[in-house]
Amino acid sequence: AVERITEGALLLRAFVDASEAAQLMRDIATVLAQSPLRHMQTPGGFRMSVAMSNCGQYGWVTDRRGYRYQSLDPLSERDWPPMPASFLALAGRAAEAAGFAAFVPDACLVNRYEPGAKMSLHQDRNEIDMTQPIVSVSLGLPATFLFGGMERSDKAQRMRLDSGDVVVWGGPARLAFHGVDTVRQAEHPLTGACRYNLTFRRAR
Ligand code: MD5
Ligand code: FE
Repeated sequence: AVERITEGALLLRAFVDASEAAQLMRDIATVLAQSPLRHMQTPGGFRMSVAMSNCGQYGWVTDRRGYRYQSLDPLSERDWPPMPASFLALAGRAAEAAGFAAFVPDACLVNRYEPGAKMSLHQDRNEIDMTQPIVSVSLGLPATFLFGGMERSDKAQRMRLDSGDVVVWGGPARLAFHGVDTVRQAEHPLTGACRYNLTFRRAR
């Protein structure tokens, strides 16, 4: 089923089936074996509760110097792992279903939320071409997604994202404020006690 969140944002419920999800988890493990999850620092000096890694040509990082994309993993000082074929195929298929032809992400951020982790309201604006969509894939524990408006002060809509749900953010929604409420303790057969989110972007 497809739900319209707002102009330019489509929620594809259960877009990923169990066998594809299992493949994604195996590929996440391969990525993380090379570039492990880590808790990055915000420019203000806080440790993010979400643990992150990346694959693809560019990775999103934050530290005391700011938010940015870079082609090297700062932990290994080597390239990020290549984007698995399963990731590229899913991102392209989801974008297509939302009306964005030929989406080829060059960056995939892997977010891991353990119970208690959250992501505060923010905008994604480190990418160069804002006409390119963002595809986000939820796996494992459910989360309450916070969708704000174009101003930080706009009241946020809350929506539940379950394992297998995919959201394609484009057009006017591309620069909306958004976040993830604190993930609650539970167990999921795919991931154990955590939520993974894959965020596919065109950085450059
Ligand atoms: C998550 N991650 O569930 C979300 C999924 C991030 C992040 O927000 O920056 O790592 S991406 C949700 C998103 C992307 C772009 C635009 C909008 C939402 N939006 O307009 O609401 O871990
Ligand atoms: Fe974001």
